[in-house]
Amino acid sequence: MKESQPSAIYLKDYTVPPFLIDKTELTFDLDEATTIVTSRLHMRRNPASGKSTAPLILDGGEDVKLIGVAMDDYALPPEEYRISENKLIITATADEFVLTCETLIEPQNNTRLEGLYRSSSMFCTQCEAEGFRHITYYLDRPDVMSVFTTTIIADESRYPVMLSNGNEVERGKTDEGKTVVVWHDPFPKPAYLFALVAGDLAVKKDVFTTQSNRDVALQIFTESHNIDKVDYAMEALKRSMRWDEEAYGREYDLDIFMIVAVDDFNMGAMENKGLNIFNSSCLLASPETTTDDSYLRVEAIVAHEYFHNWSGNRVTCRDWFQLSLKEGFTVFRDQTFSADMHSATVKRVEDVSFLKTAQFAEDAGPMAHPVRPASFIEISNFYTLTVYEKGSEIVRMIHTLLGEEKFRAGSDLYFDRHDGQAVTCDDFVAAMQEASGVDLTQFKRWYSQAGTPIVTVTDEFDSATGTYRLTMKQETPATPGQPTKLPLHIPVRVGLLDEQGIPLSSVVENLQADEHVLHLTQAEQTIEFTGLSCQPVPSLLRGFSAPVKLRYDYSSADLLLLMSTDSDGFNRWSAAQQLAVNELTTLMSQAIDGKPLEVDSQLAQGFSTLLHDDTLDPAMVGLILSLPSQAYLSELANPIYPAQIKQAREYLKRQLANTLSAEFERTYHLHSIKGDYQPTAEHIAHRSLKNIALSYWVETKSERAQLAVSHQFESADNMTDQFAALGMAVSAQLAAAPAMLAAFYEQWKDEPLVVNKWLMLSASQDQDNALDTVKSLMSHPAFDLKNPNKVRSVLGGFGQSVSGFHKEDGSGYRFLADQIILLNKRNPQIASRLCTPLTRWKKLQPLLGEQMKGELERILAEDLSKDVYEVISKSLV
Ligand code: B3K
Ligand code: ZN
Repeated sequence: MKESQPSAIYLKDYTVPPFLIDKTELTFDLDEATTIVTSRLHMRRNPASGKSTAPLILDGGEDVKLIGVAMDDYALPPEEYRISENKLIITATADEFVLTCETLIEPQNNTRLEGLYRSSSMFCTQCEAEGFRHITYYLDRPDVMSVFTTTIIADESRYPVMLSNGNEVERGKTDEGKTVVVWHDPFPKPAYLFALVAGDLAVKKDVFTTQSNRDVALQIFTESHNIDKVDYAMEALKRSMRWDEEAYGREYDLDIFMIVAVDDFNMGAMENKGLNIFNSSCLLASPETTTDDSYLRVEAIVAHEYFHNWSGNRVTCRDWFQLSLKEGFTVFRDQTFSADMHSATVKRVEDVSFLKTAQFAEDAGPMAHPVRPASFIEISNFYTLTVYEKGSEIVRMIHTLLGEEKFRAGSDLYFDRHDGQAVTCDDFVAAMQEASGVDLTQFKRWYSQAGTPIVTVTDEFDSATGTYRLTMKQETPATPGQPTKLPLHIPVRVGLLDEQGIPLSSVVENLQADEHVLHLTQAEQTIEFTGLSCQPVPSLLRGFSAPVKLRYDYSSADLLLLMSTDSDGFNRWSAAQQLAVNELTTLMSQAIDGKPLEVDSQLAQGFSTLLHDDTLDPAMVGLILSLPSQAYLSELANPIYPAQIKQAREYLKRQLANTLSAEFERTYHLHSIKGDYQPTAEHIAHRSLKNIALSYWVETKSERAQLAVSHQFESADNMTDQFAALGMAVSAQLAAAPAMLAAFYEQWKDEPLVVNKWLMLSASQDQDNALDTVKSLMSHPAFDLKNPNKVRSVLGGFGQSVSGFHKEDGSGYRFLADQIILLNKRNPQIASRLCTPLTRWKKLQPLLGEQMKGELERILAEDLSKDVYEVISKSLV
C-alpha cells in the first residue's frame, strides 16, 4: 500500500480559475519514439477570481517531461518555476502574458490510452476528462475555454492524414521535408474537447445541407480495410443532424464534421469538437459482421456524440461534478432520437430494463452517488450509469412535468442563454423553470440525493361514491454519506382499467381523463379518482415515468390483464416481467431450500395468448417473452444466490418451452424473413421474435429444433441470425456447440470485431471448467491485453459465467482480482471498470461474499492507481 492515499475533491470547494487562456497554440512534432509538443498559451488573470497575486499552477502528468518554459519569450531559469506532484508552478507572473512550454511525451509507451497515444499504426488522442494534461501542462479544467490553433508536423509518407479540431487553414513543408498542417477551431473550448489524429487512413465523404442552407463536409476515416463498413454510420450522422434541427432547432456550426474509428479506445466514443473519435466497435457496420443490436448502437452513439456539439461543446460543464449536465441531457436526446427512428415503446423497454438492472444495482452498492456527485477521488470513475442513465431520467421527468412545448422553450432558453459558457445543472433547471413557469424547486433534489426511491402503493375503492383512492408512500434507502433522505417530486403516470382491460375515465383534481400524471411530493399522499362505476385495476408508472422501485400487490390475474390489454405498451411488458419475477422468486426459494422445483406457471397462459395474436408488434412480443436476466434478478435479490437464480431461470425457460413448443416452432417459421438483410425496425423486430422463439424451442432438445439451429448457423446471410444460433447452441449446451464455436472462429478470425463477440461468448460459457477456458482465451492469438475491447470481451464475458465466476472455492474471484492488479498500472480506467462485479460482495450469500471481500483486501494491499483505489476502498467500507 502507498504511504499516503489519494484524497477526494469536493464540489463545495469550487472556485473560479485564477487565470484564463484566451488562445492556445499547439505544435506537435510527431514521431514514433518521442513527440515534442510546444504550446503557446495567451493567458491573463481572471478578473472574476479576485486573486491578483495567485501563482500560476498548471496541470501535468507523470508522463510529461518539461524541456523548457518561457514567459513572453523569456526562458525561465529553473529557480523561477518548480514541478511538484505533476503541477508546474510559477510564482511570479504578469497580469497578461504568453507562456511557452516545450514538453516531450512518448505516445507509443502510453498504455493508459489517455492523452496522445498510438492505436495500430496511427496517433490519436483522448482528453476527457483529464487527459490533456498528459500532453502538455495546462489549466486542464472545463471552465477554462480557449481558441485552439494546432500545427501538426509529421512524415507524410506514413501519416498522410493529419487532423485536429476546426478547419484546416494551412499546409506546407518543413526544411527537412516533413509536412506541416495547421488547424484552427474558432469556437472556444475546454481542453477536454481537443483532438488530434494522424495516420494512413481511408476516408468516406458526404455533404449535409443545413436548415439555413450551408453545406457541411462530412468525412469518416478508418483504416483502409474497414472503409466499406461506414455507410451506415454516415447515414446515421445525417439523420442525427436533421433531427437536431427539427427537434431542438440546433444546427451544426463548423464547415466540416469528421469521425475517426480507432481500435484501441477505453470507451465508446468521444465528442471532440468537429473531430469525433470512435471505438471502431461503435462505428463500423456490415450485415455479415454486425448484429442488429450493434447497428442500433452505432446509430445511437453517432447521434449521441453529434448531439454533444450543442449539449456539451457549445454549452459545457463548469466543473466535472456537473458531468450529467451534458451526459444526462445528451443521453435523453439520443434516446428520443432512437425512439423517433424506430419503435418508441421498444426503445423505452430496452432503456428501462438496462436502468433497472445496472443503475439500480449501482445505486444500491458502495459506489452509489448522486447524479451530481458531491465529491470524487478520480473523475473517470464517475462516468457512470447514474450520471448517464439516471441523469437522462431526470431530464425525461422534466419533460413529463413541462410537456413537449414548454420543454422546448426551456431548452431554447438554455442553449441561447449559455452559448459559449461553462455552466451547472442548476443553470439547466433554472432555464427550464423560467421558460415554463413550472416550479422545480423540490424537483432539484433528484440531482443531489443518491439511491433509488421505493414507492409503495395501496388502494381502496368506495363503490357507494365511485371513488378510488391511491395511497403512495416514498422512501429512499440510505446510501454512503447520505443516511437520511428527503421526499422527492415524483411524477407518476397512471391509467385505470376495468376487469376486461378497457380504459376507465376518471376525475382527479377536476380533470377528467383516461390517464393522469400524479405528483408525489410528500412522504405519503393519497390521491382520489372519482366518477368510477367499478373497482379498477391500476396501470401504475406508465412509461416508467420516474426511476423508482414501484411496489403494489398485483394478483397474477391483474398482471395477466395488464400484460394483454393495457394501452401503455411499456406497462404490458412491465406486467409480464413482474409475473415472471414472481414465479422465478418462488423457484429460487425452492432451489435455495434444496426442494424440487415446481411452479404452476401463469406466464405460460399469457405467453400463449401473445403467440397466437399475429396483430401484435413482433418486437414487443419478443421483449415480453424475454425472461428477466440473471443480472436483474440479482439486483432484486438479497442475498444473491447466483447458482440458484440460474437454476430457476433455466427451469422456467424449459417449462415454458415444453408447454408451448408448438407455438414457438410456429412463431419461428412465421417470422423468418426472406430477402436482403436490412437493419430497419420492421426487419429487426421479426428477427428478434424469430430468434427468441427458436431459443425456447431448442430448449425442448427436439431434433427438429436442433436442426433448425444448425441450419440457421450455417446458412444465415447476416451476423444477427448466425450469432443468435451460436448463442443458443452454447446456452442450451447442444452437443454441436463446441464444433460451432470452432467453426465460427475459423470463419471470422480476420474480423476483429466479430472475434470479440466470439471471445465474449466463449468466456461466458457456463461450465465447470470455465476458468480454464478463460485462461486459455487470454493466451489465444486473438487476445491482446492492450486492447480494451478484448479485455472487456473476455473478462466481462467471464463475469457472466455463473459457475465459472462464482465458483465456491473463490477461484473465479481470485482470477479477476489478478487481472485487475495486472491492469492497474497499465490502464487504470479499464482496471477500475473491471472491479464492478467485486463491489457487490455485501449482497452475495455469505460464503461467496466473504471470498470476494478477501480479494478486495488483497487488491487494496497493492500500490494502486487513484481509479482502482477509489472503487476498492469504498467497497470495503
Ligand atoms: N464524453 C465521452 C466520455 C468520456 C469518458 C472519459 N473517461 C463520451 C460520451 O459520453 O459521449
Ligand atoms: Zn456523452
